[in-house]
Amino acid sequence: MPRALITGITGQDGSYLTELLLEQGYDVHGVVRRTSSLGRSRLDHLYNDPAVYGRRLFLHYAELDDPTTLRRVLVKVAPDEIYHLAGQSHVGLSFEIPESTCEMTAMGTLRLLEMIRDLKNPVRLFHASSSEVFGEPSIVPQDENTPFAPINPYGCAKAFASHMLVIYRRTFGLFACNGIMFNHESPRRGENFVTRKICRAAAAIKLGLQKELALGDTTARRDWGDARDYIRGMWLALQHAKPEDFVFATGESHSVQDVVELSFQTVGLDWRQFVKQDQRFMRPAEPHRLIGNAAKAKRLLSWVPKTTFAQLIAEMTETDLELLARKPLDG
Ligand code: F7E
Repeated sequence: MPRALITGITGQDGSYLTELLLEQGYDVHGVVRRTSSLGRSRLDHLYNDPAVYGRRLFLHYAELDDPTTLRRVLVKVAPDEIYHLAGQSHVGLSFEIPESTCEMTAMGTLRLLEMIRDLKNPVRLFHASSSEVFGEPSIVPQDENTPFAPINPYGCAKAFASHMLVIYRRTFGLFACNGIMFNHESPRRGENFVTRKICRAAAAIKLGLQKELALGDTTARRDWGDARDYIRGMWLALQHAKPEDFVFATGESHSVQDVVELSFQTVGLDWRQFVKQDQRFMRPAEPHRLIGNAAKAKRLLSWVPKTTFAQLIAEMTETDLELLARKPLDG
């Protein structure tokens, strides 16, 4: 049985990746922070399944900023593959908490690389990097050769971590890959990311649970894909013969306004009556022209994103309608 270790297992990507790896026959070990809320988490269905939890899925407490704890888990689990997904992932918030963002995302990754360097058994590492490393790119669309030009603390921390990984790959021969992940969403997306915030609000307004939706810059554009497609890419990157970096993206750009229109259309409401602009959600700097070119992943990994943007937003809105209709108070 191959063994995988996932940092950030309780997040959107971690939970889908756990399902995929269990399906592929792996034993899955997850690193959770003491502060991670396991109740009602995205892993609940697996955690509460006695055939899975404690048999093929195991959770371990450790902190990225406490190397002793992480090293202990690494030695105990002796994984074949590590998927490093943990970190402070909210770009807007990274302007408010830049030091802890860098501590977790940049230094946390460096610490992990140092530990892997010392391991006796060879291990394969996937690092979830981000399109935010491109910030204000000189080339559109961006691929693996596009220079990094981050414009926020989060992007800068990811750029540091990604470069450091390449240095460790070259210098110490680690099997380590950066997946440069463009935005990827799903019904499990955190509620403070814009797609989920909008889909959930459209559903809540439809059900009479919310009156309006306050947003920042609705002209902002992103290359949005389906998280379930992207975690398949993570796994494929580690099955490839050589450790390489890959861009995962759809190659299509849409605006926040497009998300608003599609989700309100899904619930049959006119967005104009409910959507307001609110300075609180504007960011000090917005990246420009972030569109990915995933030709390398397509060529070498046969990776193809399957879900369209319109399907994704409709699915997210419909799922929130069902969730809120069932559990309006704590959904
Ligand atoms: O913002 C604009 C906001 O927070 C998207 C993370 O997974 O993808 C994600 O980062 C856009 C931005 O995602 C609101 O200004 C307008 O232009 O959903 P988001 P993000 O910042 O692109 C990258 C690839 C990552 O790696 C990150 O970890 O939407 N926007 N109004 C808003 N955004 C939010 N959150 N809330 C608003 O009210």
